[in-house]
Order: sequence, then C-alpha cells, then structure tokens
Amino acid sequence: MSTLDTVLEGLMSRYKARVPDVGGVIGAMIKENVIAHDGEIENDHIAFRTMGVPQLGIQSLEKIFLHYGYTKKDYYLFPEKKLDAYWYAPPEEKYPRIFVSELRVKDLSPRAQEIIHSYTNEVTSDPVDQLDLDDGQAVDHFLHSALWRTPTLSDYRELANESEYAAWVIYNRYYLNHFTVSVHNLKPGYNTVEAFNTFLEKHGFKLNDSGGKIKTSPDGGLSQSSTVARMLTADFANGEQAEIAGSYVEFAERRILPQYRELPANEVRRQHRREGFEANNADKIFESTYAAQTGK
Ligand code: OOG
Ligand code: NI
Repeated sequence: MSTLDTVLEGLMSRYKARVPDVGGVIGAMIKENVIAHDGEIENDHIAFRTMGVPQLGIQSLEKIFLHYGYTKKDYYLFPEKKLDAYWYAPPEEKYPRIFVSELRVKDLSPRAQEIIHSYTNEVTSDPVDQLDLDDGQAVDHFLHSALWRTPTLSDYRELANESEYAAWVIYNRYYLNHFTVSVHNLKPGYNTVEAFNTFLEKHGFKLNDSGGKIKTSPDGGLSQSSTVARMLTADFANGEQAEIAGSYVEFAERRILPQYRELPANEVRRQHRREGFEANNADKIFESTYAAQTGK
C-alpha cells in the first residue's frame, strides 16, 4: 500500500465512524443493488477546511498532497463567506480530487480575529514542515490530532455568529468535511444527480436545498448535491457539551464534454468528462454545515 493509500484510508475510516450518513448511503446503495456488497464507490473528491493564518491554511495543508503527486489547479473566491479555495488533481485516476478551502481571517472583525488567533497562535511554526511525509501513520496521526486547545463553547458561538465556517474549523479542524459519491458511472436510474436525489430522499436522507437541491454549473457539465450535516455532540472546554454540525456527504455528476459525446460508452474515461469545480455550486454546498440547513 502506498503512503497516499494509508493517508486516504485513515481519513475515510474516521469520517465513516463520525458521519452516520456515510454508512447509511453505502448501505442503501447495497440494498438496492446499485453497488455490489464488496463494491467500490468512485470517490469524486474529498474536501478540507482550513484557517488562513500564515503558519497554517492552504499553503500548509497542500504540502502533504503535493508531496504525494497531486497537482494544484484552479482558484475560487467566495467573497461573502470570506473564503479562498483550490482544487488538486490526483496523481492517478483511482484517487479522488481534493478541494481545500481557507478562511480569509484578515477579512473578519477584529474580535473574531482575536478569538481565532488565541487558538492558532499556539501553532508557532508550520506543523507540516515538521512531518515526515513518507510516514503514512505520522501524517494520519497529524490530520486527526488537535492543533490547538479545545475551544470554549462561548468562543465557538461567538465565531459562529460571524462565520459559521470559522466555528466549524475551530472545532473540527482537519477532519474530512465530505467525500463525494460519483454518480455518472452508476447504473441507469441512479446515474444522474436528479435520479440519485430521488433515491436518497426515498431512503430518508435530508438534502441541502440552498439554491435548489441540484447545483449545476453554467456549462451544464457539473451537477452536485449534498446531504445536510448531522449534528454531533461536541465536548468543549470546561466540560461543556453542545450539538454542532459535523460533516456531510456529497454527490457529483460530471457529464461527457461535447467533443466526446460520440465516444462508445466503454471508452469514456475521466478526461472525457467535465473537470474541476464551480464557484456557484460550491458556495451553496458550503452551507451543508450551516444552521439554516442543519436546523431544518
Ligand atoms: C466545501 C464546499 C464546496 C464542492 O464540491 O464544490 C465543495 C466545504 O463545504 O468545505 O465541496
Ligand atoms: Ni465537494
């Protein structure tokens, strides 16, 4: 097994244990014979959220995946949510793309910046520089260990008032934010986001409806939907507990590009389909962990 395999497996196993909808969706797919019992799910991409401070953020986290052969691709800006993001193409088709976003901390109010820095200042130098990136266990451990002290509930709530993304990262850190079921290679009846949403709702999954349940790029090539993050009981400092948003599951359909529509079905590969992401889709998908969605 390669180091990248070890790291991805570690991320997925923690994520499955924490997000009941992951096992729920996979179980429903097996039950309806959408995939075989031991069947693989094509993972379109995974996503991380980060704090944009000099020693952390995208520039830090990306070093891990660049080391494993990922290539940095397009940039996206989310002015209202105060976020920057990039996506990364994998070294081989069998691996998922990676979407990494970052909070533009400097654009927040002085008080929100003060709260964030009180935590992130505990990290005095870029922690990825101290990691042996060829040691998969060490990287796995890093991605699932605390970078800063456990936040207080009042800091969490104060941040959430200004940026729900900030509050999410202060508590959840580098836990996987979502993985994404690629639907276009599934069997007919399930191979569009529209059909897959019908299947999900029949099985009782709640979908993010910000901007509509299906988010489609202007070129028509990329459609996405996602579940609403379920609440989990979080342990805050001083023994306080509260229900907060955890992670969610996403679904993506990449259509065949116009110039390849005549290809025989068995010759269609990833490179023949719509690549990358779409800022307007992503803007709404972020809200899968926001109170307006999770409170429904
Ligand atoms: C990421 C939201 C955007 C996509 O595929 O466009 C996204 C997040 O919630 O952190 O996943
Ligand atoms: Ni996504």
